Amino acid sequence: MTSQQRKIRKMLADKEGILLVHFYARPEVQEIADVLGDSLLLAQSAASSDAKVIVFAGVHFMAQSAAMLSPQKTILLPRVDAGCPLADMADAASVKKMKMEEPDAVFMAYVNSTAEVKAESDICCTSSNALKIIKTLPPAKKVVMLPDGNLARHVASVTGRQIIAWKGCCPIHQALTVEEVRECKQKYPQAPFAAHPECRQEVLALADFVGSTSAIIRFARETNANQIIIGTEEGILTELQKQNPGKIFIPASPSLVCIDMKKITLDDIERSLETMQPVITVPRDIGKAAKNALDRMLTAS
Ligand code: CIZ
Repeated sequence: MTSQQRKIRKMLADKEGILLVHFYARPEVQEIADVLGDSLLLAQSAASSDAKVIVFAGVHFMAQSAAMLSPQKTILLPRVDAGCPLADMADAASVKKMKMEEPDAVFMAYVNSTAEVKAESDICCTSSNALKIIKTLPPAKKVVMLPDGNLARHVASVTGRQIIAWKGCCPIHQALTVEEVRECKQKYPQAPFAAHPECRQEVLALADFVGSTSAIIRFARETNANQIIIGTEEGILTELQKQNPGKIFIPASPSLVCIDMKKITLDDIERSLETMQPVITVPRDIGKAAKNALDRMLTAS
């Protein structure tokens, strides 16, 4: 540990705080996490922890979820501008409009959405539990999945459910092309390709495994292959390499880098713990409705 990492750990201990870090965050931040995980694990950890302060090294929607699940705790997001372009592709007014057009449908919001959009939705899901959550919904019901159209199409193709896919996407996963994957496969013919369901359908069609970050990490641990092509944000490589020092992980494209997920640095965390800012809160009325959708997901997970 560097002296700055030690200092941050001491500040966290003094303030009875914990640091929740997403797999896509910077390696030096991942190294000092209390919990390193995907948004589902981080949401569950925020809800169950008895810490007074939660420092979130992820993006805004994740800190918002923590604030709704733990209203009595102080939730710090060291860079308030760490956003999610995918989450911004759905707004409450458009969801309200769609609800009028599809009055009988169940609205299932990916956690990568704003609190306002969650508040308009019936239930949330993450990429790690979407297939499980959809099975809890009445089979005859049409489902509107938002805001990620690729995840919606993937869930529809695996389950055979009638799903209306919102027209949103993660620009990072969307940018991965069939040509890039084919090139990697040609270069590493023995390597299976593990892809995130936020990738385009034609890219997923080339995958040997499709799953969330935590599922890709499990797949990498369990497969006998010692070279694996990774089709998700490159931050995951830190944990993959740590858990599998003998295996080689090949990013499917050099462009799989999310600048928002990389915004929070050790300096930002230190400053945030010094100033106890920026605090993330959610207006009470929105928070209550959004928390219902999150709670339904957590109960079903
Ligand atoms: O749900 C998450 O944490 C995200 C953004 C990706 C994943 O697959 O874990």
